[in-house]
Amino acid sequence: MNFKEKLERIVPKNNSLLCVGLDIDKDRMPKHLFQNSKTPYLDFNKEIIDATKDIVCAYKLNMAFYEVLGKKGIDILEKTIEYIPTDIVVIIDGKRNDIGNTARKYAQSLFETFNADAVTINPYLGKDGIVPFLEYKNKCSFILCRTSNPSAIDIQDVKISSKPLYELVAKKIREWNTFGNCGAVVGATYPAELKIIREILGDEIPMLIPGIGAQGGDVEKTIKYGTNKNKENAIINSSRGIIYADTKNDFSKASRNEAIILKNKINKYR
Ligand code: NUP
Repeated sequence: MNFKEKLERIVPKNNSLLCVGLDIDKDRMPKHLFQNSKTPYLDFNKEIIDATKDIVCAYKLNMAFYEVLGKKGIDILEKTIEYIPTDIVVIIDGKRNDIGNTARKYAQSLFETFNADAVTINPYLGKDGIVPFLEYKNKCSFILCRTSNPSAIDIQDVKISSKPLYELVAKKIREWNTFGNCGAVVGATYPAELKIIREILGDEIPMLIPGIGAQGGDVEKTIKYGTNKNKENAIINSSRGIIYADTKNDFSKASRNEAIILKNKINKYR
């Protein structure tokens, strides 16, 4: 099933735009897992997935939290992706890109080796670094447009012919969307920019919106400005706010509760 079909089925099935970010971090994870299990990270992810798979439309795995563990981390990444039910969207967040020849290997690695439905990529190298990803027509490539971090302004707000760079990137994303497989990453922490970008992108291009939860993004404005005319086509990510809701034995119960609260809050504004 291609990315679009998957998203169009899972959103109504689970009545959810919520994406849970599986950003595994020993310092935040329940201590008992490291005392009692030989595979604490995988056990953690499996428990979180079991506890939330009827509440989410997607899971997002940020490569940094896996790569830092070396070859063990790559194994955890692969096994976690295998464990995610096939009808839920898998996003690998690596913000990759390079010259075309190298970008081709990044695309192959994320889409074929690791079997992602969607990835995050950066637009800094221009079209020939993007095309190898877009050749995977049944997948989705979310291109960084306006990120959620405070220093996003340093480069993304610089004016080019009187318009901020992120507007130019949004226009490029629309232009590059000839196969209908581009998306945009826009932070929930900047609602005014989110509104402008949705207007440029139109209704068909999906947005991946991180910044809810730990980063303090506003849910109401995110839904109002980030979704399309049907109040869809936006994937709202929270990582730490869900998976580290509690560190006790029944941590996954706390994660489930947080996920339900956020899903319902998102739906209230749809
Ligand atoms: O603009 C972005 N902001 C952001 O936080 C683009 C991202 N890909 N992310 C990622 O989303 C970030 O690296 C992390 O994996 C997740 C947000 O996590 P949290 O703040 O909900 O814990």
